[in-house]
Amino acid sequence: MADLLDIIGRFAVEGRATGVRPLGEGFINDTFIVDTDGPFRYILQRKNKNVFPDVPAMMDNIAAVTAHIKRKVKDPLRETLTVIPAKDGRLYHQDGDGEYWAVCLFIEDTVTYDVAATPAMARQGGIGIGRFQALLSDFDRPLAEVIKGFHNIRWRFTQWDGSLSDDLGRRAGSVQEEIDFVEERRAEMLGFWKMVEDGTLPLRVTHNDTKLSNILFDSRSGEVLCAIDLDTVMSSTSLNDVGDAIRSYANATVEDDPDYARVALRLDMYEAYMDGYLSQRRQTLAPSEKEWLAFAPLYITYEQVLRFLMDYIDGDRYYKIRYPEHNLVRTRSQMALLRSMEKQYASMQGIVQSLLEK
Ligand code: GN1
Ligand code: MG
Repeated sequence: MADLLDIIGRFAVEGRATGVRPLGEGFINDTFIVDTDGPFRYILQRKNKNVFPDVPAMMDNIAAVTAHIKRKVKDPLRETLTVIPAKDGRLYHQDGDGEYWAVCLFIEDTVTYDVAATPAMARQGGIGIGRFQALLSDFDRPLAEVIKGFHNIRWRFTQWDGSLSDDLGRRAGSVQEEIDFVEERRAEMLGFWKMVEDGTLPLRVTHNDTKLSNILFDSRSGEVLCAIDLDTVMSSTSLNDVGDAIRSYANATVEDDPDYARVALRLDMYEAYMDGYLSQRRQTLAPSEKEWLAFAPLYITYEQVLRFLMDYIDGDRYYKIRYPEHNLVRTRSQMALLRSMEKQYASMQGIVQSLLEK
């Protein structure tokens, strides 16, 4: 790996960097925290160029969106990310190996979680993403499509069909049951996406990776501070942000729990999240968005099943794995979650209905 102190030295940080340590367990990028002798600490990330084919465009998106948010909030250094440019003025540094690096401020006195401990926490998460969408509702610059067809299931099926026929990891034969699970729901999920394609569901600025661990909480007040990991900010349906969040907040366990019996959609968490989200968005959602809000978690959980399984079939090329069957375990765990959602779908719809009437 490149010399991290040399890399951080390329950026316009205050003071001198005194140490760099790994932080967190992202599936995609490599993340480090940087200590300095100046007033701030920083986050240094090596952006995964296999996942993000155009890092400069991605950084432009992030800079534009955070600048927009900063103009509206009380505490611009805490209520969104602050991108620190390189000394040459670019928003990234490309090292001798062609790897892309980016830096942002570390926001002190904050905490992240992997599993929602209480409905109050889920409610705060809903407020966080609702506010994020609301702050960006008047953002009117085009955003780059950072990952082609990211939550577009029609495009995912194109990739899926290719993966099944290439079978690069020679594993398709061993996961027929899981493949059937995906195929049985293909038409239903395409039907949802069709409403995005034909404009029934409007395009908005969305975060696209809203799992709980991508939300910062203020460690003193316990309240939500802001959404982080803005790599996938793009234009999409706002429903996907809700769906992806529910996939993590309302799961009784972590997304890759190998004990599938522990996996379940918790309606109390679901209701609390939706209550928080709708407190920010009730007035501004279109009728079609309200109508399909309850379906969004099923759509995104389904997409996640497909993506994990596809990566398993491909031979683990996209997600980092901690053990050989990790992508298969993730697939099965998310299948259990989707089944639990399907069983409780009527209740999910009822909860949205009564929250909308509040
Ligand atoms: C990835 O970047 P990270 O680790 O927060 C992925 C998401 C998946 C998630 C599953 C760019 O999120 O789409 O939902 O893993 N991000 C990308 O945990 O593919
Ligand atoms: Mg990410």
